Amino acid sequence: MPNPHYDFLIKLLLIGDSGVGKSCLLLRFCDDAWTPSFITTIGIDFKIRTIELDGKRIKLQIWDTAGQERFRTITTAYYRGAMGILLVFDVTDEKSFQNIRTWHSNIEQHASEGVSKILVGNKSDWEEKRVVTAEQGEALAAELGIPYIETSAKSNSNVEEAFFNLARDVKARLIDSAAGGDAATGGLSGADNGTGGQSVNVAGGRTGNVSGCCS
Ligand SMILES: Nc1nc2c(ncn2[C@@H]2O[C@H](COP(=O)(O)OP(=O)(O)OP(=O)(O)O)[C@@H](O)[C@H]2O)c(=O)[nH]1
Ligand SMILES: [Mg+2]
Repeated sequence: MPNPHYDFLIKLLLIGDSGVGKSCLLLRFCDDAWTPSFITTIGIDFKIRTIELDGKRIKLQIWDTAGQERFRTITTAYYRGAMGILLVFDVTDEKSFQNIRTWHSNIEQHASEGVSKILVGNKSDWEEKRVVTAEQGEALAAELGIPYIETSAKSNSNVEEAFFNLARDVKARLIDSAAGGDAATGGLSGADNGTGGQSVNVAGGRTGNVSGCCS
């Protein structure tokens, strides 16, 4: 039975070093909220937001991974179900930029083939601390063959664009593959990680489960 509340279910994943602002981007996108305090993600978490694209209702289920190394086994298990991945670094943190190559090769190893990707340089509001230029971000993205966008969760710059652009890309791919005859439309979804599409926080993280935050 088609779900009356949405036409597509799209699963997105946020990855990148600890502290780059993944959870803040998600908080901004789903709740239009901001917090300056850093509460590191424990394991994995998710939020939901339903958007409209070209007259279709798209339910975005967005998984927020912990950047810390000690959670790597848990977080890597969520790559496979992702239909789109935001690779996030912090423009004020050179190391987080260098590590993008490692994050990208993790995607190659663990995610589904053909998954949509976008490179996100976050904290663009913090110009006086910037160490990675927009040109460097663009160059790396070009090398990886993916789009680049600079965001600020703090000042709410380009956050909508980052998620919408990625969702648009996934949706186009789903429609293409449905036209090719191998995908069911209406409630399309990737592997469901055994969550049944409901809230989990496998490692008992800070927000305690999730979050039909803004459906
Ligand atoms: N100036 C500025 N600070 C930001 C921005 N986004 C996040 N921060 C700050 O960066 C710190 C880390 O943000 P989080 O979103 O918790 O980082 P994370 O990537 O989720 O980190 P892990 O959960 O450990 O992987 C917090 O103190 C945020 O307030 C931004 O756009 N601009
Ligand atoms: Mg986090």
